[in-house]
Amino acid sequence: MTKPIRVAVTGAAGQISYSLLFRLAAGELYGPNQPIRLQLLEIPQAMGALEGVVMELSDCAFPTLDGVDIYDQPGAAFEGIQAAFLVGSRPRGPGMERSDLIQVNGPIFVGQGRALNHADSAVRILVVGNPCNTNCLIAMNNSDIPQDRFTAMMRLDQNRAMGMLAAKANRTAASVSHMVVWGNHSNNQYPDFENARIDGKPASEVINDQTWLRENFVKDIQNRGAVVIKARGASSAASAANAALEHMKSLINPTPGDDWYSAGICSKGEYGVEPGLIFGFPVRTDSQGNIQVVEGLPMSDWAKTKFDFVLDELRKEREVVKDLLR
Ligand code: NAX
Repeated sequence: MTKPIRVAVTGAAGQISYSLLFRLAAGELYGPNQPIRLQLLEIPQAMGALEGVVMELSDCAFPTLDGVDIYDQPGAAFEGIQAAFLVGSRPRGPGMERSDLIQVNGPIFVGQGRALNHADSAVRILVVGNPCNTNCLIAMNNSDIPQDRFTAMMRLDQNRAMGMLAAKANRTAASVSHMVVWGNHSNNQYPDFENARIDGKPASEVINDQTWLRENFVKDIQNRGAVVIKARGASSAASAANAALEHMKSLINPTPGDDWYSAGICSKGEYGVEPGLIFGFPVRTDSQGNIQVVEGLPMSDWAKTKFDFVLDELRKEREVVKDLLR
């Protein structure tokens, strides 16, 4: 019997987890021959709801699910894990500014960063809970785990951008590649159509409409989350869960061909981003599991202003949480 891989999910009674957990348990991350054990973390008030989710997981009789353990404290929840999905955080309440959200959620990631020291040495960490880049920065700075294991989710933005370019070009999303969303998972992110390709050709040749690309496309991707909330009456949970799963798969499997994926990772100074910031870059995973930024992508002067703007936003977010960074 293959030894189960331990996977932690925080915010396990929330909306995103309600989609993510069932896909993990069904074997979508490690395949149909690899059992997994889920280690789920919630706040004490949500443990009742979490027990209901655990019942449903049992009721699916997934052959790949070795078992489920639930916790209301982070330490034991992260014991021996090889993958961590840090989804849990407080949602933005009425009248809350982004900086208020950062201050409310920051301390959660101090504790979770420390608790991640209980993880397996091979662990890969994905922060989904918002503001995810800065929460990831906090967790990374409060942990002894190597910095390159900490990542923040830009994948939903990437997938949204691929879907929208495909629709405009009247193709399927599979024909869109080389999509990077630079910077922050915020409405100042820069979805880079200049380097994207459709059927291997530059996207801006296939969609020969600079006004649409620069104005409609960029703004629509930046605001997509709010538009989904307005239409659905609830946030984008299933597409976020899908993106989280794809992100983790990209971290543990070599990147095919010469493509790349978007992930918030710790800068080593690439593209002039100061070392230590968690910034959305074009990333590849090699056959040893090392992740590296794809360097040398060209950018127009127009694109550079978008890039600089979102970089500045992340610097300001870091300033807000500087007391939480050790
Ligand atoms: P929900 O409010 O449905 O679920 C969040 C869960 O986290 C709740 O059950 C809550 O009890 C739990 N929680 C709160 N504090 C916790 C803590 N200290 N430890 C463990 N659990 C804790 O939100 P949901 O729709 O699932 O979204 C979760 C997070 O993902 C939010 O912060 C949201 O903003 C963020 N998102 C990030 C995205 C991204 O692309 N990075 C996209 C989707 C989503 O907006």
